[in-house]
Amino acid sequence: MHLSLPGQTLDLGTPIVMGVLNVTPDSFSDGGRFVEPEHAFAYADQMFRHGAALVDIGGESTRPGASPVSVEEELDRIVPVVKRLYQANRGLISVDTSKPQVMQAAIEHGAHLINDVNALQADGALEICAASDVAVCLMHMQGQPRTMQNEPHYDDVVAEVAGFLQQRLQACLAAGIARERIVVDPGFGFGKTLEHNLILLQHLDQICGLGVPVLAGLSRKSMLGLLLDRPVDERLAGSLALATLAVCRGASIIRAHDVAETADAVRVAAAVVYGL
Ligand code: 7PJ
Repeated sequence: MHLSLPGQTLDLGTPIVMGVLNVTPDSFSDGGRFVEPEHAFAYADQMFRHGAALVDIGGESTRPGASPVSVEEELDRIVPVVKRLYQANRGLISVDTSKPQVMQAAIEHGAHLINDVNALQADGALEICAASDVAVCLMHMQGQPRTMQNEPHYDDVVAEVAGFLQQRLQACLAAGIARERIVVDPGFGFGKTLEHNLILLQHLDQICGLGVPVLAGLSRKSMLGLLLDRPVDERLAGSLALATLAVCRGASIIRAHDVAETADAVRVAAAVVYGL
């Protein structure tokens, strides 16, 4: 499997790691650490050296209960970091945003992938991505971040998530985004109970059946808090177990905070699944 990005093709024959870079003052696991662009850059650079193929820059916290930020605020947080990373050319740049104006700015400043937890449903988002050659990640979410964990409900979580992703995939194709540019993601923890998350991971092969690369974001998530009764900074071992299982079930991109450790786990799991 391959992913087409501006100026290059990314080989996903073995899975890769996407490192998380939160440039928010309130992110649940590392809020406030990387608001300063030079700090953010240094951290991103370290993630590339530790084995990340992509760094995902987020300027709006999507943790349950987080409050929204303005377009201006999000641009102020993200653009300096994208510019700096593009200049340095150390690795691929992903921008985690749902706002069309932020997508536009990210694309102009050299982003390779737009990672949208809202699956490009905002007015204008599809058109902006279609007019460029960035890759896109379409994620499933039930509800909105502020309230999504209140009472998530599904009759058949795998069928509903797969159906939604299939429909967004079709919308992208219809808008002129080539299949080779599209990644899908079941959205672990986004309007899902622990049981929903476990069922989705058990049946991740059905999401892979959509025929495009699958991204899995499980790192440090609250499902680990519930399973292990551990705070967010004590979930590394659990995160590695989930990353390993996601690779076993066919995920191509593993989104993670602890890049060095996750890169090792992914390489070991991939050797078993895909051979040397
Ligand atoms: C995800 C994400 C995820 C994708 C976040 C966190 C919350 N983007 N952005 N998939 N999670 N595509 O890092 O725990 O799972 S923010």
